[in-house]
Amino acid sequence: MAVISLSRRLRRTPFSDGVEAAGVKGYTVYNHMLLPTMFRSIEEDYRHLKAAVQVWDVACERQVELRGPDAGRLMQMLTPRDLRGMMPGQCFYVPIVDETGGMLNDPVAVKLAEDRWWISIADSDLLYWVKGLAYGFRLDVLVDEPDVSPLAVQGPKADALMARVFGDSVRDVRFFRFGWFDFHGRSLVVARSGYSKQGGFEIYVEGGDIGMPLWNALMEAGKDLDVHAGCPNLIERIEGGLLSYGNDMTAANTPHECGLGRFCNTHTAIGCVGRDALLRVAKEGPVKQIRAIEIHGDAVPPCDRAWPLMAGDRYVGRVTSAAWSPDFATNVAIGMVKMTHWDAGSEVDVVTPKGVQAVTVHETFWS
Ligand code: THG
Repeated sequence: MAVISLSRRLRRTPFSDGVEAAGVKGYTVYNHMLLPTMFRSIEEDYRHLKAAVQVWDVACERQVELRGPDAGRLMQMLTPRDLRGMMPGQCFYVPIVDETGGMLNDPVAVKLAEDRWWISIADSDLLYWVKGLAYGFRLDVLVDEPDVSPLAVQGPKADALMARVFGDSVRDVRFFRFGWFDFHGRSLVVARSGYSKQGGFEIYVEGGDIGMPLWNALMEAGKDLDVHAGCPNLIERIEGGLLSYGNDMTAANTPHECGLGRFCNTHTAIGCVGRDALLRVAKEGPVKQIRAIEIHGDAVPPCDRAWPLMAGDRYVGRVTSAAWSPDFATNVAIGMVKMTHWDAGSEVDVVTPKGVQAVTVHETFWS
């Protein structure tokens, strides 16, 4: 097995020392930064995530910061989700689209103040698109990547652990809201959010210097809670239907194809650069869409390329993420299915590198 050679282009994070000390076994690259994929094994990590609490180095969820009088206007140019009702202290999951309605990213937008936002990005170089819009439209806004690194605390015991480090009031933070909490004399954004369905928080660590002190404080405080280093878990996120940009969708897809129509208010999202294009496609409706996909039979290999979905000799879609689920005793998967075969219960075949396996298309995900 080859290794990924490390260099300055492949950025470490403020928590990398802790991740290595915890025995990380696998990495991927995300926003040009290291993202752990496995500690003990994907299955062991999965069971532990559902039973205890994990601390995740998700510093690779980089922030695009918008600061200035036109920050709100620029934010609305980026997304078809109507942001007018959004208050400081809220987080919104927002599709970001280009002028054709193609998905450029699916970040969490964090509204710090009327004139200050963080866009917590998935794996694409969104900064350049945002800077280009700000410059091209002569907006009065500063756009850059601040020294902010999210650290996620996920799992059923996340509240207990967080209360020990940040105080009991952290329990009062509601889903997709955030508050400001002190650590080592610094005020940090702590949101109830995260890339799992097990519940938990994300700490937006401002200033890399307090990364390891915070990592160590969480590990120390959670010993009797069986806290362990973890990472976004492939099996758990597929069960939960959490999409992965670059895997499950690309700029070739509209939000509607991605099942993100519920996060679009295209009629009222005035200023969104993709608005006209999306109004057109939304009227017709998509002709293919993301679905939960069950792959019957043996455990599938890692999905490192799209696997065709076939109805006889007809191509009807593709699988883009897949894993064996111990809890559901089947392969769980995410894919894009043409409308002729996207109804719940539809039976087709998937062609994996190991052969052909039977598939059932589902309307909803597993959790
Ligand atoms: N947290 C933060 N930044 C991120 C991610 C994150 N950036 C990268 C990546 N993850 C962006 N993608 C997602 C995908 C799904 C969700 C968040 C970010 C998510 N979805 C929930 C769901 O679909 O059930 C809730 C959506 C909602 O109801 O608003 O959480 O995880 N900071």
